[in-house]
Amino acid sequence: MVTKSEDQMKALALKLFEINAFKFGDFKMKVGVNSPVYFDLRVIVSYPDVMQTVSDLLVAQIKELKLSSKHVCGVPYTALPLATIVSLQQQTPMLVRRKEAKAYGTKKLIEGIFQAGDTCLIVEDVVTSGSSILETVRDLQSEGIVVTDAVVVVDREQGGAANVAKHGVRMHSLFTLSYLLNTLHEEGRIERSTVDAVAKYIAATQINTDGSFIGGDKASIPNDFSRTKLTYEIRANLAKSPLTKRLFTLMATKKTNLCLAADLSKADDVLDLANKCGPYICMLKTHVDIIEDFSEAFITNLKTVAKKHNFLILEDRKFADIGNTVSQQYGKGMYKIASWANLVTAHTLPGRSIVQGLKAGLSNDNARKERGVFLLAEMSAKGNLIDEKYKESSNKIATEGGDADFVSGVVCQSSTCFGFPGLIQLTPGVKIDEGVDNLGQQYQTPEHVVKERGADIGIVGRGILQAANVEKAAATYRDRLWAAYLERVSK
Ligand code: 5BU
Repeated sequence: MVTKSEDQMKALALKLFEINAFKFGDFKMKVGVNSPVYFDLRVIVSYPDVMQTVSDLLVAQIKELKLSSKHVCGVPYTALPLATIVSLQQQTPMLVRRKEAKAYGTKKLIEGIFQAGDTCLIVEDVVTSGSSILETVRDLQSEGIVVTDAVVVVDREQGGAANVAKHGVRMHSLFTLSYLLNTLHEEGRIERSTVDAVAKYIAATQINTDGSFIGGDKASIPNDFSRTKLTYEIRANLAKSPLTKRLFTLMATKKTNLCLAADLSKADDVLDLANKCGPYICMLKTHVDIIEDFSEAFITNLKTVAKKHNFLILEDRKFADIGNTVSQQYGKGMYKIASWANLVTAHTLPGRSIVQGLKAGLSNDNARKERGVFLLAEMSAKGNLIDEKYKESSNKIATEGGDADFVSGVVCQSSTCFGFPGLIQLTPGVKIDEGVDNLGQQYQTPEHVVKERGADIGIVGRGILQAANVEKAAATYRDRLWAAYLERVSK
């Protein structure tokens, strides 16, 4: 029999964080406010070892508490596989609750063999208000089934236990949110400020089962975790990709959020520009295919300048093909981009396979730790075809699923593109003189993109390239972008 040891609980808490079953940021919730913590236990089906541990611990909990029941029933949908495993391990027959009654045939809401008066234990993944548990309880009760207990994986401590208790159901959780926060903090995965921000939010958002807040209105809820309010130092700790952590730290220590678009066609001109502007930038952005005299020596020299002035190289390749082609375009050909560009850009048009294709272009896991991609969710070009739905789907690719360790951020024009503070918003179309160029490029000022549009890094090309003194211009853009950032986080 598996017992719940402290070590096992701790290891599972860390593992759940690692696989993105929960994360910290600024997330829109069903109840209409933004939460600083988000759980998505749907991902655990992709990790059989985690499924096994979670269900072992649920069974151990059931045994410890001596919860005997005739049936077990999962709250649809995330908890269904967990309930199945509990049923198998305990040899307790399962009941399945339909979310909608079938329009034909039996019209049953509860599938399985039972009799009125039978007892049933509920299995649930994450509890906020407890309303999902109560919906399942209601349907079971309408068939005469008796429910007195529910086992759950995570209690967000927002009033769920009290709400279900009002309906005669005791809730037993493997983890409380406080336990998860404290464990991650003890193990050095999150900062004290993260623990405090979440605790403050939870205290202010105790929820009734109807979704209303107990003794408070939504407007008064603290939102210390909004991405644009957090410093780059704090966000470095929230980032999932090692390279993103490095970039956030570089920005914070070098005090620059300027990316220079080195759109010049001669290799020596790019190197000269990089040497002059290197001290002021966190990243140099290249379009390697516009360089007329490209050579391996150019790359060697560029890498030396990048090291000397401590900036990263972003090749703005805007990959957009199927995974197999992208993996070759990234790693092969005359440019061998993967061998020198710390970061690249890619369209999300092909879906998730674009990220997988890029990953496949790298030789091994170690290489992946030093590489990353910025996904395009919006463009600065006038009349571009990107709409809200495309933006939303791009955000999903960037923040959900198993590729978050390779995504460094999103190229976009507004702070609504994504909420996760562990990603970087990269915004092109920055110029002190606002306006539109003769080919549809739209410009905003450094202050506007950072303070109003949520840019973490501003990309400047011609604003610097066409200045009489590029070094001076780079210093000015750096100063203005950085001051805007400081003002943004100080409010
Ligand atoms: P500019 O000279 O500051 O306009 O250069 C902007 C750079 O950013 C240029 O290299 C573009 O290819 C790049 N860019 C952009 O301008 N707009 C976009 O939406 C994206 C990239 Br994505």
